[in-house]
Amino acid sequence: MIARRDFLKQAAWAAGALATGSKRFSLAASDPPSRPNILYVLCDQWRGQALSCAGDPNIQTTNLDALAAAGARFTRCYSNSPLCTPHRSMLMSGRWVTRTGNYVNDTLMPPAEYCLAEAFGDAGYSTGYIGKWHLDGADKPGYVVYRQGWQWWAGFNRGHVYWNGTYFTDSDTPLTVPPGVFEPVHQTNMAVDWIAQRTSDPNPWFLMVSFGGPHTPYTAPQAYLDQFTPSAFTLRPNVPPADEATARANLKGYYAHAKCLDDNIGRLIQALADNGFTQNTLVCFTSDHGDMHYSQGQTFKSKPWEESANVPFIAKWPQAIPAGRVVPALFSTIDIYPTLCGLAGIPVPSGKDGVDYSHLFRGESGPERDAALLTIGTPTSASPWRGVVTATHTYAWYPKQGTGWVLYDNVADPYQMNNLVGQPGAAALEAEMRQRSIDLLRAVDDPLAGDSGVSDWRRM
Ligand SMILES: [Ca+2]
Repeated sequence: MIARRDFLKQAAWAAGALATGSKRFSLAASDPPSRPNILYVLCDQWRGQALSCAGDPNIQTTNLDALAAAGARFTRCYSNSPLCTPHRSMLMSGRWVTRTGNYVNDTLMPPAEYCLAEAFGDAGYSTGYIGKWHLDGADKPGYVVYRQGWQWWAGFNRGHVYWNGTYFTDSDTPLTVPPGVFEPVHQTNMAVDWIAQRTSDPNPWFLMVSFGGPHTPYTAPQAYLDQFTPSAFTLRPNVPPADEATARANLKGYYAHAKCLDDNIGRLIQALADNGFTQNTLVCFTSDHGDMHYSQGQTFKSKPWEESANVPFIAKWPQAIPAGRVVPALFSTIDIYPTLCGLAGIPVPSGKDGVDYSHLFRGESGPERDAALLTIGTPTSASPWRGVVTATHTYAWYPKQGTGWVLYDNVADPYQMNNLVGQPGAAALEAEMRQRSIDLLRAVDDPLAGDSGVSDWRRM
């Protein structure tokens, strides 16, 4: 007898196949849903606000807007640790940084972690990875020794060299991006070729393209830089006047990168169409963290504010994800691994810290996350902070000092300009938010939860 869950899955798949007129798959109820191919585009430092479909007036992200219109756009996706290595570690391993030790940049993800591409490879997928990795220690650009299951490879460990940069394939012999070709264009060229080769591959496939932009240095092609005029930008109201000129100058390069990436993402989407993969490919677009760009007078990332911690997350899969939805449910880095498994029908390996929220992608009801944990800094560093984002609020604090940092009502104050920490009448709310973060810290055995039962942070 067919389980209700499986029946619903098959019914949803059949409905999707009918709606899209796909002739590639039988509609017989006994047939299992076809596993999707996955194209996962990971950018670096692309904040959640910087999409025209998210209301950014300064850029037209034409291809990403089209992707969102054809799929689901999550407006409240948070990078649990808005920094390169910790984000990528949680994405790849599905485990919290308390398990892997990847609290800070340039650390090695433990080779024994059972990573995303290993789970998909063991389930019969062909896997490929292009671009920046940043989980293999401090080597720069760095031949990556531990690929963690990515079978085909054209990448490097870390760094942002957008012209004449170095990458590696199957050996430590360095290869150079062709002269005069902007790195993401070359990476897209390789991705387009790899996708075309999949037409003779009987396996489903999973390609991750890890672009270095829109991250400094802003050495974008001149044709893209020329599209943006700093004086014409509408700045976020939380940028202090003293920082406006610098913010405008930086945003010119940031948007030039983003616009070029949007065009290249359009090429990736076209490659899917050219090779017959549109209907059964799950396309995800996201970033490891955002960029403050002088909101709150701050730069870059590693901060609890929206510009740093909120990231774009767009998912399109015509056979299973209803089109045109804007999803406000909380979603976060640690959930990506189990959710991708859920979408592909692969059992979530044991020991993962996140939750399979694939029902939210399919437009089905089910549990939603009521809080997302934020974490920056090792338990042994001087002032690590921890925080929590709920449906309505953001809170961050310093566990070692026991002091609050920021508390915002994101509904009444979306630009986070009124810090409630220490304000009259906010003490009970702060205590509640601190307790919520402590509960989440306990669940991942963070020594800074203050429990006696967790590992001693002095050993770390
Ligand atoms: Ca980064």
